[in-house]
Order: sequence, then structure tokens, then C-alpha cells
Amino acid sequence: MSPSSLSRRRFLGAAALSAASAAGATFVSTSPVTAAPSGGFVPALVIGSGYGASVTALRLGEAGIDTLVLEMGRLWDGPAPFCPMLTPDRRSMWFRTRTAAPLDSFLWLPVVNRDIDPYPGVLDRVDFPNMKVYVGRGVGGGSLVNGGMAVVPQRRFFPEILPGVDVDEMYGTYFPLANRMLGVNSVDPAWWEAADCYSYARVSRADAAKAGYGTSFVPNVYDFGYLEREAAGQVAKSALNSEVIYGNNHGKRSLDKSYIPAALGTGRVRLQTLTRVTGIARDGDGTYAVQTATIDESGAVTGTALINCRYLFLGAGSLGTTQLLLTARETGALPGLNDQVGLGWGDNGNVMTARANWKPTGCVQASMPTLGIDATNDPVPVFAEIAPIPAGVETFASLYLAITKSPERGSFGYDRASGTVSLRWGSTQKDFAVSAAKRVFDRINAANATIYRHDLFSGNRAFGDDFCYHPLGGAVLGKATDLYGRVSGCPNLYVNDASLIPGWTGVNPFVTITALAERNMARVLAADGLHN
Ligand code: FAE
Repeated sequence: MSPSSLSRRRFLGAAALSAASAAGATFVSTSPVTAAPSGGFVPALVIGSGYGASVTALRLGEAGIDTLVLEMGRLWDGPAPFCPMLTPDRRSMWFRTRTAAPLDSFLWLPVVNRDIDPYPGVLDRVDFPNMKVYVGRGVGGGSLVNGGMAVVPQRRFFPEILPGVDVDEMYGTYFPLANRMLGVNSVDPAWWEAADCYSYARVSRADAAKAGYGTSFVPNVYDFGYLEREAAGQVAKSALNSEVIYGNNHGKRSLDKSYIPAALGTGRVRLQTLTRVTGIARDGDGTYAVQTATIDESGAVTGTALINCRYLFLGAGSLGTTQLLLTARETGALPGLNDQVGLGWGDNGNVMTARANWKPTGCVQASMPTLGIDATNDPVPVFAEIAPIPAGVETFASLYLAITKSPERGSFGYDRASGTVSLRWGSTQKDFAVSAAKRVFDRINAANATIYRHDLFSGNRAFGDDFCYHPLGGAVLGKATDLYGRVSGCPNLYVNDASLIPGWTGVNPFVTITALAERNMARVLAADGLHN
């Protein structure tokens, strides 16, 4: 597709998104509706609207396949739909009465989290025993709440990250395509070196260097030109207004600014929000029956529907997709699924930690990370994102999200009595990741005569070791599916999201999820003869 036709599609799709928002509508289209939201038949149905789902919808639309996208969260549009981290309100979290940010105290005081009214807010935390998983909810999925770090994994690790996937093809074609489509850009190093809002990163870089660790700049989907104008006081502040995990009002090229308008602009893709898929099954005629529940902003179910489709694409993320598949297998709705469904889940070795470094790190910290500590040559490879603490006051702290090469994997189980799916993750399964991160930060602390902060995570802990931002796996490529996401034992059923990745990407994962989804769609559309 030429850049000009892509821009035209994005323009048409963006207009459709804002018109829908203005009308309070939940059904978005740039063409006459051919599949009623209340039921009926649609050739292709995509569940979710995160990275994998958005790629899928765009490529199906371009191929002329009429496609319906169902998203359980809302459309976040309008002039400033999100709330800052420092003043969270009901928009912050998915149906909670209190926010649940990962750093839950400061100087041991419970000043971070706030009481809120239940609402379909943008960040969800799904709690399992020993593991709390953060995910985005809304049109754009995780792209709405994430730090925007757009990192291509080191090529030497790729054969371990996604065994069986052609490395040359990924690095030659699909990673560059994903970066282009997502609008990835890099910070101007000269501006960065002098910017007050990145003083926290420069302090961490110097501390890492004293311990013999190098750092590297990391690209992002946040528009760094916009950030420069924020810093110069020329535009409304977002990254400089402590906006990130509850959404960014400006500057960020989330999926609702990139893939999704482009998909809607094909005129073949429709999007229905606040609609959760509650079950999937295969009918006798080979079509898939998708059961849905639509909610209003109070969470009350306002309607249910059964939609049939010929091609079903699961893009509900690692938790959502695995939950739907496992339930379908265990209830007999999709008996053809193999025993690999629900296995191979990993947390990308995520561990958060903070150091008290005695030096000021800056009152106003840009919420978009730009630098990572490269400890990938350590015995256990570690890549540590230098994370901001956008607290608005001087904290004398440095925060990190370490991605460690942890071999630990969890699995999902289905409980027949309650009909629910839960993650099995043992209380010691983070130990490996914590000790890998600790080796790196012990060395940095020793070189700088600094110590860990114990006041930020509940229970006096130095390591945030009970949660993750990067859930991966559950329907692993080449195991629960073939090497292109076609689900084994279920013709015309596809997985195309983080569930395909077996637990670790070495870096922040969304560029890999996007690139893999592009590669899978290229093959499926070329080989599977999809039609309306
Ligand atoms: P995802 O983006 O999670 O989208 C799934 C969508 O499906 C969501 O919109 C759900 O609401 C929807 N859904 C789920 N179940 C259903 C259902 N039953 N019916 C209808 N809809 C459903 O999936 N990654 C990076 O690479 N760089 C970062 O800087 C970064 N920072 C992060 C910070 C935070 C706070 C968080 C939470 C994550 C971060 N991530 C980051 C991870 C990244 O956002 C995540 O890997 C991707 O969003 C996963 O993409 P998927 O397409 O798998």
C-alpha cells in the first residue's frame, strides 16, 4: 500500500472514531453496516483491539474481507480522555473501588493509590495467586497504558525467543514494517542531554557506567518532537504531566492513532466497544459461534448476542485469548484443541526495583523511558529499562523495570465448578528473575555506595516481584498453533497476539508482537484463500 493511500485510510478511520465518540456510539464504521452488532453473520471476527488484533484487522480489511472487531473496553477519545497518575479518578482502572498502581507507597506511606468509582477504566490488573498482571482496556489495548518503548530484540537472541521463525525475514521485513506502521521515533540525543526531564536517566546512566554497564537509547512511539514542545511550554503537557499508565492525553501514537484508523479506513472493518466475548464454539457447518455481552459504563450487561463467523482471530492478549481457548477446550465447545493450550506462559522475567542514590533525580520526570541498561552479557541476560518516577517532587530514587531471561513458566487451569480460568504460578517462581536483577543492581549499588529503596513496594520489599507488565504465552506458536498462528485442530481459527510468544522476548515486547502478527497475516492471506 502506498503511503498516500495509508494516510487517506487513517484520515477516514480517524474521522469515524471521532464521530463515534461525539455521538457516544459504540459501533464504529466507515461503510454501511453489514454485520449487525446484535448478532448475525460476519465473514471475519477479531477479538480485542491491541497490537495483534489491530494488525489483523487492517490486513483483513485491505484484503477486502468484511471484519468485525469486538473490544471489551471503551473508545478513549475527545480532547483529554485520560487522568494523570497523580490525580487518578474513575477513568484510571477497570471496575475498581481503589487504584492499584505497582508502586503502592512512598516513605512507607499509602499516598499513591486513591479511592475511585467503578468504571470501565483504561488499566486493568488481573490478580492470580502470586502474580498480578497489568493490561490495557479500550480501543488500542495495551498501547493506551504502556510506556511506548519500541524495542527490537537483539538478533542473537531471536532464535530462542521465537524458535522456528525465519530470522532474516523478521529483521529484514517485519520489524522494519512494524516500526514504520507504529510510528516509532528516537529522541534527539543533544536535546536529551540537556533536558531537565531526563536528569533521572542521566543519573542512572552514570551510576551504571561506574559499575561497568553500558546503556543504550531506546526508540518510542511517543512523539519526541511533541515532548520537546512540552518542555518548551508550547503545547499541553502529557509526558510531563505524569501521564502514562492511566493513558496519555497527547503525544503518544497509540494504536487508535495508527493501525486502527487505517483498518477502519479500508471501509471493510467495523468496531464494537464495551463488548466482551464470553465464549467461542464451532458450529456443525464449520463456522464459529461467538457469544458476546455488551455492558454500559456501570458494568451492567445491556445485551448479549451470538455472532457467527467463518474466520475467527483471537487478539485478546495473552490472558484473554488463553482464557477463551482453554474454556472452549475444557467445556467441549472446541474439542479439537490440543493439550498445549494454556501452557508456556511467562512474565518476560519482569522485576521492578528502586535505588536510593542520594542524588537528586528531578522533580518533573518525563514519563516516557528513553534508556536501558544493557546487562545482556551477564550470565543471565538482563535488560533494565530506566523508568521514571513522575511524582512531581524530588524522590532521590532511581526506578528500573528489569527484563531478565527467566526460564520459569506458568500454566493456566480451568476450574469446572466456577467455570473460571486461573494462572498457576508458584510463590518461588520469581526468585530466578529477582536474583538475576539483584546481581546487576548489587553491582551498581556497590560501585556508587547506594542502597535499595524498601518503601515503595508493600511489605518492605526491595523488589516488585509479584506482578508483570509483559504477559506472554498460553497459546504458543508451533505448539498450540502452527508456525503462523493457525490453531491446531480448528480450521479457520487463528491466534495473533502475545499468547504466541513463549514467555520471554529479552526486551519490551510490543514491537515483536506487532512484527509477528504482520508476518502471520502475510502468510495467512497469501495461502488460506480467505473470502467474504
Ligand atoms: P493487548 O494489547 O493486551 O490487547 C488485548 C485487547 O483485547 C485489550 O484491549 C482487551 O481489553 C481486549 N480483550 C481481552 N479479552 C477480551 C474479550 N474476552 N472480549 C473482547 N475484548 C477482549 O494484547 N510493551 C512494550 O513493548 N513497551 C513498553 O513500554 C510497555 N510498557 C508497558 C506498561 C504497562 C503499564 C503495561 C500494562 C504494559 C506495557 N507493555 C509494554 C506491554 C504491552 O503493552 C503488551 O505486551 C501488549 O499490549 C500486548 O499486546 P496484545 O496484542 O497481545
